[in-house]
Amino acid sequence: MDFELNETQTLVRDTARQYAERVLRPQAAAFEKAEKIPAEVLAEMAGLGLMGVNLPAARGGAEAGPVSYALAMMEVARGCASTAVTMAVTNMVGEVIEAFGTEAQRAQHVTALASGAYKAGAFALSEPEAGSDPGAMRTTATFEGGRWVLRGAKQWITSGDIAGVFVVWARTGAPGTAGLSAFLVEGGTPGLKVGHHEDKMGLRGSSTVPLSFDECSVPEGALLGSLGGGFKIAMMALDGGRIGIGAQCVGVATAALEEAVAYAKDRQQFGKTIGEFQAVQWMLADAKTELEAARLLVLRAASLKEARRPFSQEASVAKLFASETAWRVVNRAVQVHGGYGYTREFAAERHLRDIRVAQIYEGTSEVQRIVIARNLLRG
Ligand code: COS
Repeated sequence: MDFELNETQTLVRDTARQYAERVLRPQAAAFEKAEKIPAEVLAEMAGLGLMGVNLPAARGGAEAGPVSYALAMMEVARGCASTAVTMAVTNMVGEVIEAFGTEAQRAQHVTALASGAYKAGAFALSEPEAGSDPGAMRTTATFEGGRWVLRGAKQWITSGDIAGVFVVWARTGAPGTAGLSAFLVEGGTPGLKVGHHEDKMGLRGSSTVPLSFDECSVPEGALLGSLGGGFKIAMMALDGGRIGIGAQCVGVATAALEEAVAYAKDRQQFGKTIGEFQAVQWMLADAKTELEAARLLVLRAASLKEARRPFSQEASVAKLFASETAWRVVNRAVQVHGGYGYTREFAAERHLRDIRVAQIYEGTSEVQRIVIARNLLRG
């Protein structure tokens, strides 16, 4: 067991850390207020290799592997959770196209995602009536006159208003998970309509929109992977995506803990700093302990993926633990800040709002428990 980072991993982590400290952390509150991440920030991140950390160098990616990706995600999230989720979904879309796409699909879309020619990628799986249960989706794709025609609606689509390419799941066959296929739909395709931004609790710098597909016609070559193979593509993509969200949780909780420590050293009550009170010390100590456990679980899942070994169970364990840990850590950080923690003067309340969704998106905590329990019982 080796806990040391190699040269590439150190370089990627440090690059992400420097960018996050210099650009993201000072502006995270402004991104939230503007409800937008500036296009130049996304372009700069692509320039640093952060939009394709695990994509081949030949396609403009950093080719630095899943562990580097997790480390970079922790750093970016430590700076700005909204930017981190945009990065997470874009990397996930790039990886799924690289894994399942044809040479033509990869050449067109993976390169554009990694290079920043596309601002972002979008992952269109969820629907108003199909969140935890994608097998219930109603969007259809039918083959008509040599093209695929998509009809239906999607919900909660991160970056759906800025994405250059969408991976869209639709029913091409029988009911259930076996009847689903995945398609690549370019942003701006006629019939792809983007709805209004959701008015969310947190991650307000990142856009979340509903989509509708109104006779949206795409070429035959837009099918990603095999006909009827869409559900497995989604599950495999989400396995990797869950490592990214676990890493996002570690990053946000790290920022919250750092800020709580700084506040505890500064804030005076009863004639001494509040950090001198055991009650505060124990909150900080518990937060640090749980956070380190979450960090190791995320990196373990990433290193299994890097070794091309099965990691579905470990990704769910990491995502479940990291998201629930981050919530507790950030909640303690708010408590340490006292009344100020409940105001926008400090970042703690934004972290709390930002991280709540991590127990919901890319599979709720309940879904992670289903995956973990099924693996245990099958094994
Ligand atoms: N990798 C590869 N294949 C997988 C897989 C994985 N991680 N998970 C499931 N599969 C395969 C199964 O092996 C099965 O294949 P066969 O039909 O050949 O046996 C098929 O997919 C169906 O699997 P299963 O029966 O387990 O599907 P369920 O409908 O019971 O769903 C859960 C299982 C709940 C785990 C799944 O629907 C899920 O992850 N839901 C959450 C979706 C989600 O995260 N949504 C958020 C979207 S992004 S914000």
